[in-house]
Amino acid sequence: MKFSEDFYWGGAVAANQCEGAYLEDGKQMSTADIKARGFFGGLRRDADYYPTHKAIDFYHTYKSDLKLMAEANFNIFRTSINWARIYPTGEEETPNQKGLDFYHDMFKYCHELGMKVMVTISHYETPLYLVDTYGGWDNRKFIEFYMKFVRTIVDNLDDVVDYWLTFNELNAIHGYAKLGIHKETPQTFYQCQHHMFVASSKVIKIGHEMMPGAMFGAMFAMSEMYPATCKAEDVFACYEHRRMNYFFIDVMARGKYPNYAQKIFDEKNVHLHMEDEDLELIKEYPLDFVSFSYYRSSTITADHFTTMDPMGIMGGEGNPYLPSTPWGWPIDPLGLRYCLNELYDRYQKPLFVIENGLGEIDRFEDGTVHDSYRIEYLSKHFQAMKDAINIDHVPCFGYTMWGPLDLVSLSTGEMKKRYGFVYVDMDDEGNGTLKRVKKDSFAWMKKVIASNGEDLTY
Ligand code: BGP
Repeated sequence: MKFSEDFYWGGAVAANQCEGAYLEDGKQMSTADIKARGFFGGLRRDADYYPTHKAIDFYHTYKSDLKLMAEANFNIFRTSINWARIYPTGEEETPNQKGLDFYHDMFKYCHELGMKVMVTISHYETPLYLVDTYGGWDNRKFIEFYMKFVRTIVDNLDDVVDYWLTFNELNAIHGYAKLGIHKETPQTFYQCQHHMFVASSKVIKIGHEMMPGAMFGAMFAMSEMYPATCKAEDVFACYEHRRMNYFFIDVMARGKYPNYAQKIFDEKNVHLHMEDEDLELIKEYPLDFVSFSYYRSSTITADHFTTMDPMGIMGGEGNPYLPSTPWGWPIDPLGLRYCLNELYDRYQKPLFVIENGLGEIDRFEDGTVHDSYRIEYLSKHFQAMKDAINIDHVPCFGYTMWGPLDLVSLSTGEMKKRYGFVYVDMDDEGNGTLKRVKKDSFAWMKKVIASNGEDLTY
């Protein structure tokens, strides 16, 4: 039991979580740059430390970092393009050539190292000026701002990008950095999403015209949900929560609003403004493949719903049958097999696991990190993916682990929540040498990929 010969093995990062150099070579501030401590630390313009400003300095170290990834036998690398490097305020007539050169050089270098490139066009890096001036994505003008950015990157990077993702996690919380809205109400939230659906389809339209054969996906945050008991009420509550979450990818993958959307809108008093051609566009240009993150599962009861999400989409309880990470995320490899099956049943489109991994507190000792727990996590998730492909016949064509090099956490802004097989010497306050050191999981991953997933022993 193996993966197909052309299966992709790689790693995924996001510009704002690794590049740093936040005001270098013409870049201006993006929405990510005013998050002092991740999503739960609020937005501040007076804090003394912002993790994205320096991050792990990938902007300057990308060559040696990418070499490490190629050494681990990766054949694909996923990152995002920081919009504010290309259009620093979002409103310039001409793009910032230095920003375009940076990405072109980086992606060309990936190819030289034998790695394909997957690009997330928007991973919470909207130019701050646009948001300060025009509000967020509930303003329809954002479709045009975004499309100008997209046309530019497609024009300039089409020769070095292999796969495109229009947006990162439409279904997850992160209101401000993603949507640019300060006051998230159901009305503003779903209006933003509608504009993003339209924008995503426009990208696919021009992408297919400009690059015949190019494939477009998006990033869907897939946290499997189970009913907490077999009580009919819990099972139905779980089903409904699942659909709240599925709504986003249902629209983008099927190309239409599902019937249950109206129920959500009725309950939340949402009245979407749509232009005549919107639904036709969404229908004609759905995603070519379904790509998703999978870190955890959760359980749902009818009695209450624990969530940090103002829109109540992501959330749920822990699972007494599963161990959890220090951040309380249940570790559930079988859930990945479940997701792969469920997503294929639902959409019948090729699948790609574009984020997965274990955020843990690593101990640096004997000059390295002995992260047997990470190896075990990855091995069990690879086995689950292999079972979905080989036993269940689910077409999944690739896997990119999240954060192969330790980087800044999206939700908490911490460095101590580490995912990598390469340790980066930096703490939560930005102190450290930034030196890269291979952890035990590096050699293990290298061996696994060399065997194309046949040897998962640990
Ligand atoms: C994903 C995001 C990533 C990311 C990851 C892990 O949903 O796309 O940007 O960081 O979650 O989350 P965290 O960093 O909060 O542990």
